[in-house]
Amino acid sequence: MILKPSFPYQLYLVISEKDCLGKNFLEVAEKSILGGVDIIQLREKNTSTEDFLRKAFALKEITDKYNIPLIINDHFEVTEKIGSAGIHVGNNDRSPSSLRNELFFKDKIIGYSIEYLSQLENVNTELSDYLGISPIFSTDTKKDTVTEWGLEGLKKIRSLTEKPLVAIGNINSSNAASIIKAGADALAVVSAICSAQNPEKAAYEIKNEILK
Ligand code: TZP
Ligand code: MG
Repeated sequence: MILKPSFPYQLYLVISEKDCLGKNFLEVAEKSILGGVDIIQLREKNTSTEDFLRKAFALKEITDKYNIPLIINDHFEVTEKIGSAGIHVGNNDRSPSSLRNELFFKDKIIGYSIEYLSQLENVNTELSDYLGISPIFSTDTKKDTVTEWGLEGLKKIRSLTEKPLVAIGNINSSNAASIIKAGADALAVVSAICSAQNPEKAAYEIKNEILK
């Protein structure tokens, strides 16, 4: 499913159990949807396939209930087993072009993180449904990043591609509007929602900035 040029989602929650700091991550996900999240990615690092699968099945019950897409970070076996809406891969993961060759992924959403401008010229970008601007600002949530794009980097990418752009990295209600203004189609958020005391309110406030 190549969703070019528009992307019908604006607030993208990237969630893991760990990032919810002891709160029930399924409750955080549900509250965030009520607050305005319209697409969710499950991003579980350093866990077994069994544990990832168990969490993915549980989360999919919630995303199905609200009819929003569930994207799985990296793990194509989990994506296939739960029949989720798509997968998000980075520069060092299985490539969008290899995934797109599989029947299962022909119609799935494939997201691809952009860390280098040169990636815009490769076939993986062409075969992706959206590009992750990773990271727009550096963040404690993910420390092994290459560089921070900043608003100028985002504007540059916006001028080079019509692909939907999803910014990620240290995004909150204070900087959301400026990132949209610089050319992002959607904002992806971990801590501003997952570690908030009230994830529904946190999502609502960011969505409100996006829609301004
Ligand atoms: N990829 C680039 S930055 C990031 C990921 C998964 C983490 C963003 O987390 P936060 O807490 O919204 O800064
Ligand atoms: Mg990855």
